[in-house]
Amino acid sequence: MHSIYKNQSCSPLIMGILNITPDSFSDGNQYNNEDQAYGRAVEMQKAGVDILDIGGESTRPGAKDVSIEQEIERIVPVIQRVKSLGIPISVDTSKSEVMRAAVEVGASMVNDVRALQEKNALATIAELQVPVCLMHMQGKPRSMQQSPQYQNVVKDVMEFLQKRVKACENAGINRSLISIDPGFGFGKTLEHNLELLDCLADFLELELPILAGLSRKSMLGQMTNQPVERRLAGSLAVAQIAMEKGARIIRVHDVAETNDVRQVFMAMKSLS
Ligand code: 9MG
Repeated sequence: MHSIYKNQSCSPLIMGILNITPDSFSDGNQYNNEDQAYGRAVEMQKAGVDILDIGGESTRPGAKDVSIEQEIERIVPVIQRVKSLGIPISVDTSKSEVMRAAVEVGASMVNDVRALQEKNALATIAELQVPVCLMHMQGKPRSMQQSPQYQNVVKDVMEFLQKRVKACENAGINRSLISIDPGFGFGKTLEHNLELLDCLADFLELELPILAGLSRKSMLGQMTNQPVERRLAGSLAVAQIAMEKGARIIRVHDVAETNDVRQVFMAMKSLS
């Protein structure tokens, strides 16, 4: 297992979301410049973040496409500025050119919601030899929530991830660099998401770190009837469940509060 996935106490890692997109679903326009992004990174560091996930493309349903140049322009200056904090940086992208540009200036991990299926992505990670998260998505962000369908959501997602892990290995990416993610909210109904969360521990069978991203997602709005800015309690509830089910990395907006959940989780774990 790569060192980015490890820490001494074996507590789950908190990945803090730093979206540098004008249309980001919960940050809005707030952090779309370097100073604000840096300020937010400092706040997350104080709150106990382990990895910063920096992205310049919104993947929420209906989001517009972003060019390679635009994505690089958004994230590279932020990575250059934030890397002085010494927090491991993950780049949230599917484009091989963006992966390369981000790693060149200091990112040490790639988070790909398209599981390295885009042009040259597999070869780029094989060359860069950096940790990578492979996420499952059915369809494309623009239309993925229109009519998601599965024979058996857990089995289908598991098979997809197994195939992508195999593709990585065949391309020369060592297993120790890979983490997997069922992709909550990416081409899934509420029922699909709940079933995946309930069965998250089944994914431990792949013997790879599991990343869970549930923070402020619409599945929480569907259950609680709360708008995105009032989904903290729901986000913490699902973060706790994901930790219990064995998730190694929890991707969140609210780092300080999730860190409290982690402390409680670890205190309880120390009893057993
Ligand atoms: C970028 N992004 C948005 N949601 C995500 C999730 O659930 N997992 C991962 N790995 N990335 C995500």
